[in-house]
Amino acid sequence: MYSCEKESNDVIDPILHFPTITSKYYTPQQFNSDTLNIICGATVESVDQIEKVEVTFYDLRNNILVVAALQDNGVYPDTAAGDGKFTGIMNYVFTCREVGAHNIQFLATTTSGLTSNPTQDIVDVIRIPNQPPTVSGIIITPDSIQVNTDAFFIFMITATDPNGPCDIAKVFYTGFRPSGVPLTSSLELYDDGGCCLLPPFNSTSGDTTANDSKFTRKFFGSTSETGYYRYFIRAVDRSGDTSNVLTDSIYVY
Ligand SMILES: [Ca+2]
Ligand SMILES: [Ca+2]
Repeated sequence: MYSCEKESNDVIDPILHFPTITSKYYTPQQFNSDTLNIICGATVESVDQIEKVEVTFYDLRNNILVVAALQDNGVYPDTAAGDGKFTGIMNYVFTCREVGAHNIQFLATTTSGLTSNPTQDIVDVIRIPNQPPTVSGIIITPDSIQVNTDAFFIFMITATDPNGPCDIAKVFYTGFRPSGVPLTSSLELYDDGGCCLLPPFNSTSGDTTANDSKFTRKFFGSTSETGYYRYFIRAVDRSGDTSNVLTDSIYVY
């Protein structure tokens, strides 16, 4: 005999129904434009009702630029309502085009709040034709310094790009010791207002104003050889094109 009133001591193990995106598409996958219009579609299988299907488009640092909702309502570009195929258009306009491979992610969410496995796909943003960046106004200090003496070294240059400031991927210096041996370090200059700690010194760039096209790198160090240290600063844009190269030197006595 057993009692109907007896309550189960078992821990209730809820059955979770996660939605699944069984197929998806997005087109086009490459843009040579500031304006993106991507038709996106996802086929979703789910036990529970689907609350939303979204496509998220990211910048190159994986910050969200735009989220587009896909619908299964039969309204263009969706072809049939209620067939589990969700469709929509993701629109985005760059104020300054970021050339590069951008992540795009599809995600389905049920009314229970459970989500599908996130996916990672790529939208390739290109620029053809591209114009190279230009550097001007190089400043490297000190002009001269005693050997093996600690001092602040400051590298500054103005870097611009006809395609906009966000097209500059990197500004950096290379150099040679007086003996002609290349410097092992090739440090980047930044236009970040000195916001952030940077490797390898865990100090800021020394830049005073962010986004004014003046790039700076300041650090504390010393030189170990006498003679002229020669430095070369250039910029590279997001399409990989290189600017003119400007040079300056520090005399070590
Ligand atoms: Ca450019
Ligand atoms: Ca600056």
